[in-house]
Amino acid sequence: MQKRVITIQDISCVGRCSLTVALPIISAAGIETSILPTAILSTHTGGFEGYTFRDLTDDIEPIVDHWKSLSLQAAAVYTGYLGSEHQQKLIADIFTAYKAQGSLIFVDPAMADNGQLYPAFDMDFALGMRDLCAMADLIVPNITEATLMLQRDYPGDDYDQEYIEDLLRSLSDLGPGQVVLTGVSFSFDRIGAAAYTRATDSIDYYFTNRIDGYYHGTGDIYSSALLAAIVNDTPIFDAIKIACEFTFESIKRTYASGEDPKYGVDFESGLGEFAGLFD
Ligand code: PXL
Repeated sequence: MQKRVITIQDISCVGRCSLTVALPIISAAGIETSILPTAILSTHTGGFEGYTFRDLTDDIEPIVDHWKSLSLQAAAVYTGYLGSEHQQKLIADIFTAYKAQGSLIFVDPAMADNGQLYPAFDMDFALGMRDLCAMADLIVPNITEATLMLQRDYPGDDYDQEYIEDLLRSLSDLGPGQVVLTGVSFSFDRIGAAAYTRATDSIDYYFTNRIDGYYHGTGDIYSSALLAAIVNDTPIFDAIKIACEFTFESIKRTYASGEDPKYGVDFESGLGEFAGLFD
């Protein structure tokens, strides 16, 4: 039977991120992708002025109640950027319901980067994200998000392998059996991900070359590709490799084109090849 993922994130109408990347990427991997939109924004909040924002919190419970009447099953529930602590609480209830039926709970605590929370968020929101991560099977923070949830200082570029491995194990101690930390770099020209699996106490790394600049939405592309691979039963090392390569190639195309990176990166040109991985 075809698998279904439910993904809970905002719709940023322009500026490829959240649902506008999760839906095509997970679908391309042959997985039915059902959505629970948490808000509609004219653009994402990173680098645009004057964006509109319509909160959809009041729609979450009625939508989920209707799904209950359908006994809607899901192989995984995947959350990304969320709007408020109230939404985090509603999502905790959704996690409880879907965990009971064996769905994989996948949390990208999308809320910060480069040592800073995104505009609109504060420490209470970060701790709410920590509570959602505690309920998850697999989480995908970057180093900023990891340190916020563990209430540690942000290390900047000043860390080593021992630091990363302690961060991974400390995050797993919160609850999730697998942790994929993104934006890990031990040398100037290479960047990638570290994956911890508690069941075997093992850590896998995968790196690509680093491309200069800040590219919006790449965390969402990474998480969506990773989830698609995991739901298709890909082992964790291969899954982080697929997600790193897909994200890297998307950034490379956008860098080469000279397009403004606040509109996100060209992942679309790689979707055909990505889909072929799951034939
Ligand atoms: O890519 C994460 C993201 C998703 N949605 C919205 C955002 C951001 C990051 O800034 O603003 C609305």
